[in-house]
Amino acid sequence: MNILEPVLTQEQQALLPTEEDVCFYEEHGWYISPPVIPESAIENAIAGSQAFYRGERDGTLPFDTGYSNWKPEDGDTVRNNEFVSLQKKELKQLALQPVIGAIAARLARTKEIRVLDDQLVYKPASKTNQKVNTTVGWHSDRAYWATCSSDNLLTAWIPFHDCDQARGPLVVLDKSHRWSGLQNMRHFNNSNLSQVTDKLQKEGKKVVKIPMTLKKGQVSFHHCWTIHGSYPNRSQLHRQAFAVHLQDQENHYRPYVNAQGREIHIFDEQLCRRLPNGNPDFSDPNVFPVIWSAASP
Ligand SMILES: O=C(O)CCC(=O)C(=O)O
Repeated sequence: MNILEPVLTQEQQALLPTEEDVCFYEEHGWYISPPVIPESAIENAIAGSQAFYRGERDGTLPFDTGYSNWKPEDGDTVRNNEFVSLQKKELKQLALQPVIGAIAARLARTKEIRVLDDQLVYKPASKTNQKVNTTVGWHSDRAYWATCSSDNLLTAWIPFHDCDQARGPLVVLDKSHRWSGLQNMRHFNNSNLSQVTDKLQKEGKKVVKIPMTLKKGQVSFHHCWTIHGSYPNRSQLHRQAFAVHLQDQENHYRPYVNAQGREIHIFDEQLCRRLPNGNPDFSDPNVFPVIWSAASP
């Protein structure tokens, strides 16, 4: 039995993925949970995000640049803010919901889940007189985390409201986590979705798009190599979601040099403490808190 499993209510425990669900995740690279996040936790996060956009902070980062950090002067476009759980307590409370860690631990078949990063993503409502493209381009999260050792990282995507196809849901490419050659799949800011999928198809890949059309309280999980983006918001309402990027127990820093011989670093390395050997400590609890820990996965 998981030593921390009592942290979950009996109802939440009953909603954890079954062995069949875990096999589905392993085959397809994504999983959609039933509604597991309490309404109050989402409402609290919404209030926290509004305060965040007004400039209120409970914690500050030592750097202002080097990560996605939308500011009001950037205008009414897609707002992408990283590491918000280190800056606003309500978003930290959402990121640390034990049920997220418990689901992720089962999917990744690991005994511990830690935060790696997070992204608060806001898409303004569609306006007829304004042509703002709110598409998020295809990318694999792992392609942005070269100095992580693990290929078992995953992301929990939590919309703050019901999210149908018109409201700009996350969309994943089914089974893409098993494709090779994704090291440079970093097109978050390329809104031309068909440009990338046409190329993938020419390479012989079977492109099957699965929109994560969720009800409030549901969470989708995707494997770190799964290619995903999100459709533009075509609705009259804004779209908001929190992506919590998660580490399995085994993940640690590894040095990485790219094909051009350039040493690669990720922003996380600048935030955390160092190990005795000088390497960044990807289990620093102040930056990468444990969400879930169990005696057995
Ligand atoms: O919310 C979005 O549109 C993008 C989120 C994302 O890229 C992710 O969950 O990894």
